[in-house]
Amino acid sequence: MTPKERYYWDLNGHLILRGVLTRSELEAANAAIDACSDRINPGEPDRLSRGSKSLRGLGRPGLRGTQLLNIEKPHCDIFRRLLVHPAVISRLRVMCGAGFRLDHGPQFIGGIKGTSGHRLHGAGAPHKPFVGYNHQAGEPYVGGLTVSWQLAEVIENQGGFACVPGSHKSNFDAPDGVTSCDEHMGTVIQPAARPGDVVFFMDGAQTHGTFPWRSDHERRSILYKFASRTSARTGPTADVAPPDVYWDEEVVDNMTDEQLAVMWGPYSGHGGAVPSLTVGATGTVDLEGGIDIDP
Ligand SMILES: O=C(O)CCC(=O)C(=O)O
Repeated sequence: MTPKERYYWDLNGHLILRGVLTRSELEAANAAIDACSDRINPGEPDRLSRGSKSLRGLGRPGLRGTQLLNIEKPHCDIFRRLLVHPAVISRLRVMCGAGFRLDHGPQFIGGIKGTSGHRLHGAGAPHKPFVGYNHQAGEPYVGGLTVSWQLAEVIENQGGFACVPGSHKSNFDAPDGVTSCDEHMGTVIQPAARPGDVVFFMDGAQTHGTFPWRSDHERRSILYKFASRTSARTGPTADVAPPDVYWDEEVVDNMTDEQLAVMWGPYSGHGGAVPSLTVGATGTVDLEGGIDIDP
């Protein structure tokens, strides 16, 4: 990562590298998406725009989970190669330190003319240190970040990844008009990108989302959701974190609910499934509903 890139990343919370994929890599990735077009979920209208007037539209086509890593050969090969592309590895080492790992994805995001946007999110509220941005002794650190490969042209303000540059350092919640983009005061940008470009963004710290797709051609983005070594967001963590899996079953056998609450493995994207503990007025340790936060 060059000092210029590091400056831009620290200042804005995202970074675009131009022309990273070769023509043959682009062809392979597009051919792979064509080959699994029958598995693409069409999405539900307005599920992601969540009440925004500016972002509403048709369902957003996509593929979630890890399917792209295990679709039939040779199509999975390109997505496995991109997992450890040198342009990505050299940046991730600086962005979140050595030892980063894939947390979930790679996810395909598609779009046709009229596809809805995604309400802006990931604004660091409530405070989520595990995916937040920090820097100390001249080194930046972010717990969660997305690497998004563009397989099709993205025209500025015609749909695709949108963000509030600098919002990963904001001291205040993003107002509703900003997250809906209905009244964003010029704070939101939606940058252009060419096929083969790669966008890095701090998906748990920078306020970001998606503008509705307005171009005649299809959107095609592949998003790898990385985490630093010690963040555990979603993906297989959901299956591994329960106390009886994370520890030996005998270790947790017959524990009280309060004892079990501290035996869960690391897992932030549990959507309220993992209880937390509190001390009540009479000094008893009580269960509290799990904190329901986005990963
Ligand atoms: O590329 C995009 O449309 C943004 C996706 C997004 O908001 C996310 O992955 O959290």
